[in-house]
Amino acid sequence: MLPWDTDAGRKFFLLVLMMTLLSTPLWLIGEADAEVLISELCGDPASDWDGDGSVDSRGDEWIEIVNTGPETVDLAAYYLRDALGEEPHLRLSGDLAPGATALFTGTDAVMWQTAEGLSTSGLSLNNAGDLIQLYLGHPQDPSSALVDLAPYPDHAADDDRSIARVEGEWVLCDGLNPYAGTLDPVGTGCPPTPGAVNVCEGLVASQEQTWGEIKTLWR
Ligand SMILES: [Ca+2]
Ligand SMILES: [Ca+2]
Ligand SMILES: [Ca+2]
Repeated sequence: MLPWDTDAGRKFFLLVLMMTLLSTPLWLIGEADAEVLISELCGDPASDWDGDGSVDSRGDEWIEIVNTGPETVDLAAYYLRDALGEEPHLRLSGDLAPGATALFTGTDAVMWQTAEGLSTSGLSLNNAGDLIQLYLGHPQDPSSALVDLAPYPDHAADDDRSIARVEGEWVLCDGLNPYAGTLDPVGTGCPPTPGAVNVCEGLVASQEQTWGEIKTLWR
């Protein structure tokens, strides 16, 4: 006799099924539930953003992460990589409180890569545009999940410009290096805010694009 041939067996089977569903890890549920997101990045630094005393195209790149959820999150479960290659460029670290941001520089990535025996390419933010990917779990682990994407075009990665998510939309923060062109995202005049919650007073709304349209630009 099989377990589900009796009432008791069926109840036990249903109980196990419910417990399995209730304990399904977040990374199997997917992107819609993501609460840790990429909030801003600077792909072509012209300032000493990492504070080591020199301006460096690798070490001074940065990516800002935000926790939009209600609970403190251990960032060690998250990895970043760009659109080229399979290996992650950085495993995040530290606890992130609700509403807080964390900043990771190219130097942080080089330190992690050195410790892991990986090539020390830093964050590898391409100045010609890129698609930065945030994973929950190691990207090469089949159980990992892509939880966020930050796409940016060429003109957004020019000396000390950043792209930042403001009210759900990616905007260009070109306060340090104004962009007068008409490509999306257009200039806002707002300065980058590395490590601080994104604000952009007098925001100039860029042409509306759906996520699907933006993603196809970088695939
Ligand atoms: Ca770069
Ligand atoms: Ca530096
Ligand atoms: Ca910021």
